[in-house]
Amino acid sequence: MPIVDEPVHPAWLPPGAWRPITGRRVRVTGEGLLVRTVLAELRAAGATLVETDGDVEFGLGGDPALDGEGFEIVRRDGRTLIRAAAPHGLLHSLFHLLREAPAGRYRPAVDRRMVDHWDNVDVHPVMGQVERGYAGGSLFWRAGEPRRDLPRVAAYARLLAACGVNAVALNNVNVHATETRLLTDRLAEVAELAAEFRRYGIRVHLSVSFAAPVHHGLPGADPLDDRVVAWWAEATRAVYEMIPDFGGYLVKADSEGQPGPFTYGRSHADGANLLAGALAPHGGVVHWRAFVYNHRQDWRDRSVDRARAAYDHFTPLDGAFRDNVVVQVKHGPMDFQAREPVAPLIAAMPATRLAVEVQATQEYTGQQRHLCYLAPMWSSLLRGTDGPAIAGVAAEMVAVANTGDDPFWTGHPLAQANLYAFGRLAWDHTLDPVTILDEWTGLTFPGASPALRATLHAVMDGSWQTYERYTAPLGVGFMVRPGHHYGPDVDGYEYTPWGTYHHADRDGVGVDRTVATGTGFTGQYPQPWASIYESAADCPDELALFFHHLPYGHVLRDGRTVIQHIYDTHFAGAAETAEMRRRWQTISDEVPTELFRRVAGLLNEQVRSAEEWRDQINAYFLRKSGVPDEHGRPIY
Ligand code: BDP
Repeated sequence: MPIVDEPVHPAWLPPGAWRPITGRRVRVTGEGLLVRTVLAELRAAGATLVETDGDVEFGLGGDPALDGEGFEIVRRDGRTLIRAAAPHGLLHSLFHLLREAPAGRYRPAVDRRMVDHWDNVDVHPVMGQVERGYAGGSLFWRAGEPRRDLPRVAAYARLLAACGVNAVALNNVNVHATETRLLTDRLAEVAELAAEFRRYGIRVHLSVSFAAPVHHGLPGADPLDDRVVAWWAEATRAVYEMIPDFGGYLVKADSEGQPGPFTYGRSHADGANLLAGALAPHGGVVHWRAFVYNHRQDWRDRSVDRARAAYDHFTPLDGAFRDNVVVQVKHGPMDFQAREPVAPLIAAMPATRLAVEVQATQEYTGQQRHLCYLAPMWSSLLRGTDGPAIAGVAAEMVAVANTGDDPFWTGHPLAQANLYAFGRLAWDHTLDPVTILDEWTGLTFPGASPALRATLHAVMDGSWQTYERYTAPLGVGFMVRPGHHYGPDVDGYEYTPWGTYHHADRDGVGVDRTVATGTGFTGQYPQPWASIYESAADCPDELALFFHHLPYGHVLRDGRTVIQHIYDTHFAGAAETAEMRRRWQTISDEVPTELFRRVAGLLNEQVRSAEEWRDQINAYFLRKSGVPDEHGRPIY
């Protein structure tokens, strides 16, 4: 099997990355599909496969406590011995070995680490082939037809497996008419993709429409109607007949126009349990998204708060879901902004299996034109730096995919690091983002020089905070151009029904979400966070305007006023992008030319866009507030 018969530019694991294996005597025991995958990888990496006394030995028979995916690495007398309890563990151990993982026991922090594609089968008139996709077209479909580029799908499955991902949802959560047929007469397309992913231990899931029975001739989709129950049971039986290891369904219901149980006066638990009932006999799960809110709200009514919605809808249902329902919650209460507090729902569903969803596709973080390494954000959410920790509460982790048929996989070549970091953090929540970047660098640019490593750290480690500095200030969010969400438009969503406001006036800015005088959202948090967020004096600066409407002269915890903080961060953020661009120019000899050029071009755009953000935000707030910059810098 060709390993890197790449129609594409290097992602992690080009041939040079196999140095720890190449030329070594390796013995593998065990059988089955995944063991065959391990053998094929080893052969292609230039290992010498032996029957006895390998320098490296992979085998089953490890401690059952390692579960399905764990493994143990023992180093003894110059040899490396790997034991797993199941073949999936052997596959993961192989990739850990390439990272030169030290001896020890390894087990993933959560059982399911999933990537959700928002790929459409047809080209959607507004959203295109991939909704919020910034890496070309879909790897799976083009203009209504299956692409059948199976070697590319296999290479993709391998990339995902190599960072620890073990589940993939193939199609968009917004399910249009054609996509409902993936579940029925177009199931063979799904089975074909599933066969490629299976070789790398990845199970395939499908987004389904709650109204699927209606698309297929039933008069309604009421979850308590026996005909609907029977329809789902039969459709699901047929899926498993063709794809025995099918993962399950992903559902966006009663959200942004998608159909759901509310139409029939039923709850989200009724809806999720219907599908869970159909999947249970086959061992499948339903991921039911908690992204439910009113996108037709009255912007004049300040008591309505979109941030409250998921908690208000779902906490009354805690304990009402079947065992094979996973409630999938976005990491923040709004919508994947560069800075949000953790969603309070995550800390409020003790009797429900939760998956936490992050957005690797950079819809609100620069759309893969801007360099924005997201691992520091995800790591701080997992650890609970500024709110309740996700680690230990989430049973599963999900990322919205940032990949497509772009030759670099991710549009911005360095955005590959986000996908890699997602997989690694989902596997081990305690990993440090700087260490993850080192791993990724070593695997992607084998033999990377100290200068290249230093430059990648210089341009990437702080890039999320740089992005935050030049975009919407102090956690207030949005301020993006409506529709496509790229570039600044301070009031773009201010007078719309979407619920994404900043409430700036001549005196101040921010959303009062306190219990005392605002929407009461802070009351959804457990202590001490409810009190910390409620108090303007205690609230972390970076969330100040998310929780409070503050006068421009309000002094933040860092000693600066709100208005001066806005000016300072916007000048600093834009200047940092220029420095990133300068640093990148210093390593032109260290990376492949095409990759160098692609990144250089994108950095030009990032500098331009950051200056545009800086100027629009600063000018807007100067005009609103009338307060000049204390350093007298030019504001237009
Ligand atoms: C929003 C996107 C929209 C998605 C939605 C979702 O703008 O395209 O459909 O999230 O997560 O951020 O369902």
